[in-house]
Amino acid sequence: MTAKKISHVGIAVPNIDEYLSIFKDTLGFEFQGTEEVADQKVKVAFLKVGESRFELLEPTADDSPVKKYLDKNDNKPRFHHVAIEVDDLTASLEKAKSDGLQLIDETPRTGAGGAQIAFLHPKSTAGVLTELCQHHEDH
Ligand code: CMX
Repeated sequence: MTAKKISHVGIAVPNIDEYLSIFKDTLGFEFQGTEEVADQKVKVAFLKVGESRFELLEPTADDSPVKKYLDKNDNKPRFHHVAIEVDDLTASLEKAKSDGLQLIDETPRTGAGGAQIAFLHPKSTAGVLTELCQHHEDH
């Protein structure tokens, strides 16, 4: 597996509008807009910082994984996941599996921004929910 960079850090928030200004106006991240990812039942705000991004994740349904995560913490915002850009997602998943890691997604699926993504279970990655992702070359 070749890990190229930290693609983004995901922060679970009950409401994007309430937390956007901290990152955009105070910390000076570049706000790149929002997108609803129906498959994941989240609305995502993209905030660029250097080569990486923060993503604020707001649940859009009661059965969203992000809603469950927030509910377990009294609906308070907190770190949710880290995403690592890899050069070959399918090969990376095979490597993770053969090394004994627990995959949440056995095969890549489409995530925010049209990237191919797959999650590894936090129980096998030191308690950190980890996303592997592969963007198009021009992203
Ligand atoms: N980070 C670290 N640990 C987490 C976690 C997270 N984000 N979410 C859950 N866990 C832990 C829980 O604390 C719990 O640990 P204990 O057993 O020690 O208490 C364990 O994982 C099971 O948690 P759960 O609340 O019972 O939740 P589920 O097993 O139903 O689901 C998970 C957990 C990670 C499998 C699920 O959230 C998932 O599939 N996540 C990947 C998809 C996702 O998060 N999508 C939203 C973002 C999409 C995007 O960025 O585009």
